Amino acid sequence: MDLTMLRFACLLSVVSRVAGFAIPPLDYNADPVVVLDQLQQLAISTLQNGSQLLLSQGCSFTRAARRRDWEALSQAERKDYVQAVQCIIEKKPISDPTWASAARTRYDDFVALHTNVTLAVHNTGNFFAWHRYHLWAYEAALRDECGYKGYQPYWNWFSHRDNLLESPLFDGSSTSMGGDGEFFKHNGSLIDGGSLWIPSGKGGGCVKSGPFKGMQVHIGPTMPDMDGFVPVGGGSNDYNPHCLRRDITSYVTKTWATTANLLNATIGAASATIRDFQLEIEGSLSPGNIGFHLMGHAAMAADGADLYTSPNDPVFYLHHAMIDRIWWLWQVFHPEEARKIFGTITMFNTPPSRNATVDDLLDMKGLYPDRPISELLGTLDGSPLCYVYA
Ligand SMILES: *[C@@H]1O[C@H](CO)[C@@H](O)[C@H](O)[C@H]1NC(C)=O
Ligand SMILES: *[C@@H]1O[C@H](CO)[C@@H](O)[C@H](O)[C@H]1NC(C)=O
Ligand SMILES: *[C@@H]1O[C@H](CO)[C@@H](O)[C@H](O)[C@H]1NC(C)=O
Ligand SMILES: *[C@@H]1O[C@H](CO)[C@@H](O)[C@H](O)[C@H]1NC(C)=O
Ligand SMILES: *[C@@H]1O[C@H](CO)[C@@H](O)[C@H](O)[C@H]1NC(C)=O
Ligand SMILES: [Cu+2]
Repeated sequence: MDLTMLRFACLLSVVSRVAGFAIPPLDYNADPVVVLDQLQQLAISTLQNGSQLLLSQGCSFTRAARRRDWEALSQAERKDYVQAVQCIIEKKPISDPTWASAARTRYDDFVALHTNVTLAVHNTGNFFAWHRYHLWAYEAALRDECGYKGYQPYWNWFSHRDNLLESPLFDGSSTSMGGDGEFFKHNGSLIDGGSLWIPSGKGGGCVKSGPFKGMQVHIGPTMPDMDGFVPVGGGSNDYNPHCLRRDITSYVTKTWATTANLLNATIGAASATIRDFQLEIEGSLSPGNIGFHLMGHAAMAADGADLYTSPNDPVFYLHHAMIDRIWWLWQVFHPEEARKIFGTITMFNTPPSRNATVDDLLDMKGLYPDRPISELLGTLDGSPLCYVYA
């Protein structure tokens, strides 16, 4: 048995032992923040119990990096993260202008990369893996190029879901990721391919407070869904300098960041297979649930909700860290499914295409090595990944 098989056999036995008694009762009325903590503890305990066998290419549960909740960081740690993001915004791009002509900063490289491959990495078999790699590369850039000593924090959508502007993430203080946009009169956003209308928040204009106040972005919008936010003409990578815009919309988290949706996706009816889990997160399994992926984007609105250029908003990375965390939790609880993928190689299988395979390469446009999906499936595999969520 090779090491990978051994590790999975081990996780499998731990989880099935767990399944009998340790999975928290499906209390759909409990506070989602509490339920998420229970799921987190269960995942950590599961990994710890198997940890003697979890040494892979220099990585083990004990050695792994800990990605933490923004709210759990100290004020100093939050400032360190903000400074690293500001540093990468100051640096020159290294992307090839043939596909990233609008990139003006090192930060833009990651926007342009996402923009270029958008139609191949959403509602496709590589959705989770590609975004995990993109996020990991961004975290590495903050650390290696900007001296950041911490790890990528995440946005816990369940906390302050009734009023996001009160959360340490969006409160507009010097230790936040910036506040709301200036008031901009508009009629909400048409999300989910234009099929669903959501009401406006109180912003919609340029970010008006905190570290990213007045931040300039250079690409997009390409496919904005906020009323009055006009797409740049021509190609998705046209140079279009504008201020970063937001309309923090708690309506979205109030409606969909629920205990029912959390339990359903991680251990409930929508979690049984990679197919069900992925459709639930990307929003097409349970009728009426837009899925956590679209939810986080729609809660930022404006730049952060653009299918192509959403990485313009630095909160994109905290949102995708939370998506990655939910996938990680699900992987720990479903070891038999953890290394499977679901979907084809074209968005919504349009035009029709073959199923993706774990040997397919993740396209990083030469900025990073193109790695097979299989190398991004285990956060404790050691090459390249070695992290857990805390
Ligand atoms: C981990 O092991 C401890 C001690 O044997 C046990 O109490 C706990 O239930 C186990 N947790 C899981 C998730 O298996
Ligand atoms: C992505 O980049 C390639 C060149 O590497 C270019 O041919 C293609 O048009 C770009 N696609 C988009 C959507 O920008
Ligand atoms: C806002 O947009 C929605 C969806 O297009 C529409 O149904 C509604 O009438 C609009 N409201 C106003 C005040 O224009
Ligand atoms: C859970 O997911 C299943 C499968 O999509 C769906 O039928 C059900 O309505 C969901 N339950 C809740 C409580 O959201
Ligand atoms: C593609 O995947 C789907 C679902 O995972 C499966 O039902 C189908 O048979 C696969 N198609 C091929 C050609 O393997
Ligand atoms: Cu994306």
